[in-house]
Amino acid sequence: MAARARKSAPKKAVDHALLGSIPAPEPAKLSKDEELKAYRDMLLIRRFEEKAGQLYGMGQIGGFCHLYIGQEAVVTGIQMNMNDGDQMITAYRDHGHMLAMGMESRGVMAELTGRSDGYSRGKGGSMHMFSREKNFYGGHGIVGAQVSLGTGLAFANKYRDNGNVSVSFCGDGAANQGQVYESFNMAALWKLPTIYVIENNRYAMGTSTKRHAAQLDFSMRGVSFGIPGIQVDGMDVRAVKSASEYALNHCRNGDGPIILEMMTYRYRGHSMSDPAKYRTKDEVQKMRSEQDPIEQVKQRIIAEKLATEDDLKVIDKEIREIVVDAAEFAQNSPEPDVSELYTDILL
Ligand SMILES: Cc1ncc(C[n+]2csc(CCOP(=O)(O)OP(=O)(O)O)c2C)c(N)n1
Ligand SMILES: [Mg+2]
Repeated sequence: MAARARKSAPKKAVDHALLGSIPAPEPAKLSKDEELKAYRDMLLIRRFEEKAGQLYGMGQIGGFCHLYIGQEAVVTGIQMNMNDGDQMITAYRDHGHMLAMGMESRGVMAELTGRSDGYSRGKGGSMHMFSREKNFYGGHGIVGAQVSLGTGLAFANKYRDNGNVSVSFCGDGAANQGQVYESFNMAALWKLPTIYVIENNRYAMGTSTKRHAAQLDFSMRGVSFGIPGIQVDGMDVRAVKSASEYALNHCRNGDGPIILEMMTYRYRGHSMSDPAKYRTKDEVQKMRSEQDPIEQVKQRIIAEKLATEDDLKVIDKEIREIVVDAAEFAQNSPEPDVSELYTDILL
């Protein structure tokens, strides 16, 4: 009976626009101050992470360490629109998110090196840092888990009626996890104020999206829940800014969750040990030379005469000093005392 009913059902073309995917808004026109801030913020992330990579090579950082280099425009463009009470949560590729949320580079580097002045007193490492003061809720090593936690933050915001939005980041690989869809369902059902940012950097460890995803348009992943999605050029901080402004307004207007798929790319390996056999050097080089997010801003600043090469060199020098200072601070910070071995951990 049911089979007959299905057979006779009229075939309808799927209207993606009605179901959820909406066109990306025009890239934002950034003011001089915004362009310079974007340049500075992205450069801080990049230089900080280059230093972290060096320290790892020197054996100063142990355990896991996942670099965000190449993806800087995503978190920078989103943070530009966030209000003070809005929260951020992400996975293990998290140093850029922490710096964007205003966490101290000294405290982040000290945590990376396992020192007592680190944000988790040296016991969390690269993947597990938090700052309630800065509304950064981690740093999570379980792929996809942070999406459910971010949905919980949104539930609390709605319950408290405080007008805040939670922004949960996850990767393209994480977007295949079951709990992500449980979260989508609840967020849509309860119209929770939350943005799901899927950072599509084209690989989950060594597996390309083509090999792990049945549906490559991640902005459509909320369709069956009625969650709209936007596919965004995540290498262009202006495009990220305008899309996230739209998304934040959507949430603050009480329209429930929204997905932003950020088309981005990581230049470095998945983590510090990555054989890099799954892509060619040319592919990486092409992205770096044609779409680098920092270079794009730099070119605009120069072309529009918002600042000179020399002005930018002054910023570069300041950033280098911040990073050198963070590394020195971290290396001079003591290791956690042995008496701390069993404190603040789950046994
Ligand atoms: C539940 C779970 N399964 C598997 C892993 C191992 N793992 C760590 S990172 C990763 C790939 C995730 O890729 P993606 O979500 O695209 O994020 P990216 O590393 O590209 O930022 C996997 C499978 C894990 N940490 N947690
Ligand atoms: Mg990925």
